[in-house]
Amino acid sequence: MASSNRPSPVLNLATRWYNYPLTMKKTKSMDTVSAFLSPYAHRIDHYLDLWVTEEGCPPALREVMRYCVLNGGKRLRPSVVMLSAEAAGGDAADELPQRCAVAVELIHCYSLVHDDLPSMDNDDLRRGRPTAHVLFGEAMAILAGDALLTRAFGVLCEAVQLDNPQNGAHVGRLVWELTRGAGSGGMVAGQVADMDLCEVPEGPEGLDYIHRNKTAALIRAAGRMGAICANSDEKTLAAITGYCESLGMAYQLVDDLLDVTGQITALGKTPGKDQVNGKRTHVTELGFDRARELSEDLTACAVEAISPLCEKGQKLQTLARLLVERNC
Ligand code: GRG
Repeated sequence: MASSNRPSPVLNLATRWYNYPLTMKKTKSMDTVSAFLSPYAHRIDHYLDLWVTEEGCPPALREVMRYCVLNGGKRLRPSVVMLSAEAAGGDAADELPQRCAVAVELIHCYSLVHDDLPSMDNDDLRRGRPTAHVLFGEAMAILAGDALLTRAFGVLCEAVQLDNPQNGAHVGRLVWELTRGAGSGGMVAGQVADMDLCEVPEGPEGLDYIHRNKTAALIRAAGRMGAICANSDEKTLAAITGYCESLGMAYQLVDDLLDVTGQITALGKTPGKDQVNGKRTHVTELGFDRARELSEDLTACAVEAISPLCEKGQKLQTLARLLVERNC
């Protein structure tokens, strides 16, 4: 066999691990969140499978990208895109919101791959499986993350080629929303602050800054992108934005609580990391009970923010209520 036709060792490893059994155990609250999100998650999984890589991607890289994406995430952020599109009067099944949903999830997946690296959170378990750098090496994990980040914008921009000319007009704004949520003024800013690589105010103000950027900014972008796809009016866009800002903060707060109380089998990642890494969280700053109360207050704010949408905002309200009760 010519050497170029030989299966690469990395590809062999990827194939071997591809069906790695999820170590995550389904719990009641996970079932409730997953059941609620499942119509959206199924659709997003289908399109992620179709669009995750582009022509010319080397097979070894393709396998790692697919390993990092097609692996049982809750698909919260893409579901927020679709639910927000519906809340704004659009059809979540249209191709433009689907592309936005995929783009947002690809960015989320890249951020998890990079966050798990030894130089960042140094974790070896994610979504119940070994992290990408553990299986494929650090260089490949970094590059797969880079490729997922870049691919997100490719998936979005390919909407310009669709038949509907209005998509072209929307794409520039959607790309802008995504860069604001994911980039140096959003998620990356939050990560830099979280890792103590820049100055951050002491106390709750600093913690709010970290969480607003690290976690809430991408969720905010997801909601706004869904609304923009549906040609939302300003009032609806403002309601969805306010909802997502509070939901994003509440989501992170519950994540902090679960880091203290969660079980590895339900979380699919290592609990107790915040303490090991000396991370500032709402639990360390406010204490467990006050942090729990705050997560409930923020959830109430999210529900209130979306109330002007009446009936149309109901699914988003249900989502907020389910997420604060989750245990994974
Ligand atoms: C590397 C630029 C860069 C950013 C990393 C996502 C992130 C920022 C760090 C991961 C650590 C963390 C606790 C982030 C807060 C956001 C969060 C709760 C992520 C986990 O998201 P889920 O619960 O996970 O939606 P699944 O696996 O269901 O998608």
